[in-house]
Amino acid sequence: MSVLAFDLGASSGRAMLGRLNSRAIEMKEIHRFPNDPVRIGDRFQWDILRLYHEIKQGLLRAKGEQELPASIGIDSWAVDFGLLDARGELLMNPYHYRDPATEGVMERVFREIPPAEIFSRTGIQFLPFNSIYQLVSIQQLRPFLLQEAGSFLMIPDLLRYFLTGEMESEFTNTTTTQLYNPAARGWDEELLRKLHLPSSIFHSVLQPGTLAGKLRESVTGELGLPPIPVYTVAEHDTASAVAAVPALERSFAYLSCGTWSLMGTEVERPVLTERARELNFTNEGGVYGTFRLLKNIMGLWILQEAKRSWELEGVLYSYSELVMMAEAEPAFACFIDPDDPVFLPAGDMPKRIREYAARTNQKPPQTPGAIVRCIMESLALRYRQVLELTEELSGQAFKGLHMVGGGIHNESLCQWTANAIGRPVWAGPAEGSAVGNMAVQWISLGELSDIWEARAVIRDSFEVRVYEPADIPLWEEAYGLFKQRTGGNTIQQ
Ligand code: LFR
Repeated sequence: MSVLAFDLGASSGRAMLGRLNSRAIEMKEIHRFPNDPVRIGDRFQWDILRLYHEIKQGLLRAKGEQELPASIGIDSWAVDFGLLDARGELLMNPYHYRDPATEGVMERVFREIPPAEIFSRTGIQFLPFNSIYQLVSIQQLRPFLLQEAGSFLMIPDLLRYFLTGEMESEFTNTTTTQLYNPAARGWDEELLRKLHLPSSIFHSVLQPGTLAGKLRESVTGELGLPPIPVYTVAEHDTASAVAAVPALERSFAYLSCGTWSLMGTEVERPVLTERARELNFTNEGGVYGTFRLLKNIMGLWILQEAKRSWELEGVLYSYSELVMMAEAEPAFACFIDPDDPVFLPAGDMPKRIREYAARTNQKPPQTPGAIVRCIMESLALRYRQVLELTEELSGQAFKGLHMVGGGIHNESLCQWTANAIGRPVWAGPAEGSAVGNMAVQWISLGELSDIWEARAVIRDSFEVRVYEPADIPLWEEAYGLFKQRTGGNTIQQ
């Protein structure tokens, strides 16, 4: 039985058709499109109508395939949302989580509500772009939007609403707002009240795998399709990626590697200790009653932006060229803390890396190869640091690390990660989010019995490449240097 997964990332989206043939998944990309955010003045927004247009293009392509999908699911990056009026019309283009307007908002909110209270209510890490701070920023800059708003819908909820006419929120993505209370199993009324946010705009929260509607008449008419059912999946892309981790053991560590690197483990209940808050770990909602104890690491974003800077200077490198140039450079010449806030906004990363090096008494890397080497080694060492913290917080010991997501195409990064952690890396599948999206649909359709059967099928269907650790003493020494040069234990943010 085939299902259709729309998986939207921060730089591109894809429509994947998956077929389950007696415990083997076959996947086909039927549509891929860029997701280019739009800068107007100093604001940074998503082109949501274009994304909806591309979703319709994906549906049209599915029509051309031999078998129509039995259902549809959408996942995307987290935290961003649209506000709609009482008639259900969009009031604004959703802002990009890297829009600068949230700068300083989190600190202002802390004057009203102490961070310890926000964390104990939500279990969510403090990132300046969480929906809670975006909403407070809108309240300050464009208060009429909240006065007019009838509904708050996150990106996949919004696109699902466009397709079905039904407005509902989905659990995994909702938790990333930092406005959801897992103990109360609902939006946190107290936080909303204290921040003077209208609780009436928030919709009921469905678990992943719920039938959320069918393609509405205007869509079936326009595209010439039957009313295909639309399910909530794990609509946060990271939640879908974690669902697709082909683990055999119940206790496992993962790294979802794309624009962001999300590292952590799956837990039965949120870890709300003071230590978890201090380390700025999060407890995002997962599939089938689980939570994702994890931490955001800035990830390949720094490399993507560096590549873009060189392009603006007129030099176009491919990722494989950049990685080859990095491999030719001497090892461990310079380290950055990838999670330093200077690397969060879009911009000239080579310059910021050189400034970081100068600030921390290191020789600034000059060539693209040296810069890429610095980024990749620093990421691998940061992964080790966060893996150790995940073990500390969860009280587990991991034999190795599962890596999923497009970042695993960077083989040196996988190898260096294995070296840094001194344990094997199991890399695959690269299309983790799309596979997890499909798995939840198949479970709802009764084709797979549960998430553990799904994980076993995923393991049998996709290549999982093993990277054994090498050069362990060298990396051990580098880890010491990394910690020293990046300011000891850089656990914030
Ligand atoms: C990854 C991701 C992260 C989230 C970030 C911003 O694509 O969804 O999990 O923190 O994007 O939404």
